[in-house]
Amino acid sequence: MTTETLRTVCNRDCPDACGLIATVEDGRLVALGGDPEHPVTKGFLCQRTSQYPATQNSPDRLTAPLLRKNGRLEPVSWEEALGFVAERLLAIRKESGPAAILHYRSGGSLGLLKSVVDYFWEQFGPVTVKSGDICSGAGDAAQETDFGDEESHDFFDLLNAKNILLWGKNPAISNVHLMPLLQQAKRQGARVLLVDPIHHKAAKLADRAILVRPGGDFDLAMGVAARLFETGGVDPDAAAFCQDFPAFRSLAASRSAADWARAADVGLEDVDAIADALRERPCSIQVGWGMGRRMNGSAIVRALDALGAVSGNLGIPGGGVSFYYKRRGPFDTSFLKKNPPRTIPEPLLGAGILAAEAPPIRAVWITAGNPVSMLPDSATVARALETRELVVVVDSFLTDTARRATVVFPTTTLVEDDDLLGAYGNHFLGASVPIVRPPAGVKSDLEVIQALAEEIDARRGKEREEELSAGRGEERISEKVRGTAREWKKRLLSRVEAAGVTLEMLERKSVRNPFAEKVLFEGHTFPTPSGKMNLVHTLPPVPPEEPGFPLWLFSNSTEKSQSSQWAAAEPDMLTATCHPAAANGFREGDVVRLESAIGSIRVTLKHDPAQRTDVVIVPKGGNYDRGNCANALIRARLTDAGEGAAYLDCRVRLVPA
Ligand SMILES: Nc1nc2c(c(=O)[nH]1)N[C@H]1C(S)=C(S)[C@@H](COP(=O)(O)OP(=O)(O)OC[C@H]3O[C@@H](n4cnc5c(=O)[nH]c(N)nc54)[C@H](O)[C@@H]3O)O[C@H]1N2
Ligand SMILES: Nc1nc2c(c(=O)[nH]1)N[C@H]1C(S)=C(S)[C@@H](COP(=O)(O)OP(=O)(O)OC[C@H]3O[C@@H](n4cnc5c(=O)[nH]c(N)nc54)[C@H](O)[C@@H]3O)O[C@H]1N2
Ligand code: SF4
Ligand SMILES: [Mo]
Repeated sequence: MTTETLRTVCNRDCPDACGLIATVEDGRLVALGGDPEHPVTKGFLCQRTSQYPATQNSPDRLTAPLLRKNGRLEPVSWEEALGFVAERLLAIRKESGPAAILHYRSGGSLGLLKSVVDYFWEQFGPVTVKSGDICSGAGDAAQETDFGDEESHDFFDLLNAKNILLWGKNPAISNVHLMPLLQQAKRQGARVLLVDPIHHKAAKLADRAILVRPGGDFDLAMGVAARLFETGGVDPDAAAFCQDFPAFRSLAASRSAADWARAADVGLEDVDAIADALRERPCSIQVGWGMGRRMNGSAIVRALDALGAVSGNLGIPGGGVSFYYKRRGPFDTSFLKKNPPRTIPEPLLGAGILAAEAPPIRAVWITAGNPVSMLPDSATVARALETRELVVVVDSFLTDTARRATVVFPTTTLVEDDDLLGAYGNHFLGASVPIVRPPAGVKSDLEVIQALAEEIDARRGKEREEELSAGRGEERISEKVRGTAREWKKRLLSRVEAAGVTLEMLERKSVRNPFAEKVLFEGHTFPTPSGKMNLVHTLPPVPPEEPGFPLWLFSNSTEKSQSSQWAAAEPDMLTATCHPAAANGFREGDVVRLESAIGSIRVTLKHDPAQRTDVVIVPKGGNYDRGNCANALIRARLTDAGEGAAYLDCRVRLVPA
């Protein structure tokens, strides 16, 4: 038996982009651990990736293409599947134009080479794509509006903070490598305040946990601003470097701090605690991604940007409003034209596909996504896919989405990946390399589109000759997407290599983004049109009341899954957690029905007296066909800006099963 220890980088949709150390026996993955030399990974991994060997070696893994015949998905050869798909795509493009094809890509892998798949669809089309972003759209729009850019202070700059506001963030589950840094900051004397409607694991390291009303953060932030104005806690320079300062001040002063606190359902002492933390600089505001997924989500993030600005916490070490690290920024994807003929907002994908006209959407190609489970209003997404002529899904498993496909192409996994990664929770860049060989019959996304391109060129041979002689011939599409993964990596790294960080270095260890600054907006100049920071100064929309549905549904990250990818065995039934007083008389362990205006699922009830009495929590991950999916209950609605999904403005009730 040969045992090898090999290194790669995690490609999951997670802020951390860990260095992974794999134990491989005779070509089989047996264990995954964290790279002790990676300054952020520090030798440990999250639960879901530690348990990944079971997924990797699962008998459910797809190893041959599937093609729907007489209503059933059956294994076929690559030749047959590619031939079928190429023929259908060419016919649809010819009859209806490329806008009749939708390419949907999500975050199953965050590898930068997935942009070559986008490039293929631009060159074959351009085809219809999504706009906005279900994950961070609202927050992205907020930070781009306010600061003209979206970046974060250096990860380790947190150690310079006297106070840390964890606002709508649960690092104990969704950003686990922030935990040791927070603990270190605390040991050095920093105070940590947590603002979250849910009492969760990270509360144990907070000096104060503020259980704000769901979506009440805007009110809370205005209460804090009112307090800062009243008590002289506002930076005297803020009026000069902030746009709309008078309007912001009027908005904050339009109610008393006590009134704002009541609206946010917190105590005035909570408002004061946050105001004190900001006043006693430096204070770092760490903004989570979940909170933006509301109809006022972008305004909430804007309110936090404003607090950072007026309290004088921008441009100083230990300060800043950190939401997102520019993971794609350093890579060169200038080959993409980003010129789609049409877009559909991602949160409205199901209804958007069904409603599209001139041309209708006839074909959908899905890369690294499970939209039936993970987009809001699963039933409509499912129906939209079920009613298309051609749905192609590239995945390693038969997901809710893949089950609705015409063709499924089997693809590589986390440990077979050959790609470039940038983290969105720190500034490290890394390269993944295959540490086990994919099963015969499996191709990477790059190889799938390259094989499809060859097939398309072969079928277009005659047509192309005619075009060429008419003087409008194009390069063969297979030539455009040609190149090994390593060659594409080199192309994407052109700027990074010019700054001294080579692919060879990244293959040995992750390296800090050479372009990232440690502190943002020093000197208070902002890349906005006016050069000033833009302060939010209007009240955000309020989600409509839903009489009869007393509870807010939280579908939060769980350590047991990465979105729809369960770590070990998927649960037979989801657990819903709520305060005993919110349980509508049901007992712990009861099987009950969780019902919204658009759907219902059966759940096992768990009591937790630490929670608010107007919330119920289920895991974010799902399996729609097994009745275990929060998105069966969640309406498809947009956030106030950035075309995010308002997943968390979902009202439900508990009724007998
Ligand atoms: N284990 C695990 N880790 C993950 C993921 C996973 O599925 N599993 N997913 C990854 C992905 S895709 C992403 S985008 C990130 C997600 O990271 P986050 O979105 O930050 O993670 P969540 O735990 O879903 O949400 C964070 C917190 O926001 C809180 N929140 C919700 N509404 C409000 C509100 O109105 N106000 C306030 N103050 N807080 C609110 C939630 O209660 C929750 O505790 O994590 C990544 N990490
Ligand atoms: N109710 C609710 N819904 C949510 C959220 C929530 O908080 N609540 N969070 C939202 C967020 S933040 C996000 S980011 C989305 C995530 O939504 P998705 O990105 O759709 O979810 P995943 O389950 O991570 O991944 C999708 C699929 O990618 C596949 N995959 C993995 N690696 C590869 C690869 O290299 N190539 C290909 N082709 N496929 C691969 C996996 O097997 C998986 O089936 O979910 C959103 N949905
Ligand atoms: S999912 Fe996140 S925390 Fe877990 S190993 Fe991957 S990068 Fe690290
Ligand atoms: Mo996400």
